[in-house]
Amino acid sequence: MGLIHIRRPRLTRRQFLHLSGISSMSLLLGGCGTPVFEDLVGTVSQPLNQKVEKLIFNPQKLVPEFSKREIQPEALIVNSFRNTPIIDVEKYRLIIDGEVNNPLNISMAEIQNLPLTSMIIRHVCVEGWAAIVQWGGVQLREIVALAQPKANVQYAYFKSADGYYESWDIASALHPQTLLAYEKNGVSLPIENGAPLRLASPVKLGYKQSKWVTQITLTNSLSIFKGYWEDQGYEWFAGI
Ligand SMILES: Nc1nc2c(c(=O)[nH]1)N[C@H]1C(S)=C(S)[C@@H](COP(=O)(O)O)O[C@H]1N2
Ligand SMILES: [Mo]
Repeated sequence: MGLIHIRRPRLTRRQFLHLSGISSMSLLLGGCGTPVFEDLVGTVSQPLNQKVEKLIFNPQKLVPEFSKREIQPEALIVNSFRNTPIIDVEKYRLIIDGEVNNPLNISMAEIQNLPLTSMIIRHVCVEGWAAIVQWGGVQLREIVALAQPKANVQYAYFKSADGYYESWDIASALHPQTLLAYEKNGVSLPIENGAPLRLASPVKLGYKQSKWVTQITLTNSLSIFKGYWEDQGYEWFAGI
């Protein structure tokens, strides 16, 4: 059983709540903050609301991980409902909006300045295959915390560059092993697997793990459009 590997220092709850200005923001970025990023994220001026704050800092039960030698490099089958979209990484932005005090619009360089987490988990597709994969990326909870979610947030919506869409319950989205991944099996994420940024999590089935994510909207209600496969009859929660 493995644990999440943290290669850069992570904030404690106390440190996070004490952040109050630009100099503190660079602490949040592990000392790599650029003025541009500080302008984008602003400052953490308001404490997070109770409920979401609890989810962000709650250790939550970790799903046991696999060891390096158990990785199955050939087993992850590319499964895309349409063609692979063409994305210019230099122009790429990830948008975080909705019920947040501090909407974000950030580049891959900025995302890669955040702490890198690596995990080896099993990806399970309902079509009858599975693969043990190592993913590297940023915890989704880390980015959500920067956006300062409001008290009523219950769902996260994910939009993808190929027209795919998904919605998750907020607790699963803020699970410590839910990542926005940009590495697969130790190398840059291949385009067909969702580069520059995809979801990866051991708590949800394969179809919840959106590739080519461009926008994350935090909401307090579930739309009638729940997800590309869900809207054709697949289960919404899709936990593992
Ligand atoms: N944007 C987008 N994300 C997606 C899909 C897709 O078609 N488009 N397919 C889903 C399904 S059903 C699975 S099993 C996994 C497959 O990931 P992979 O292609 O990297 O193996 O991606 C999921 N995420
Ligand atoms: Mo799937």
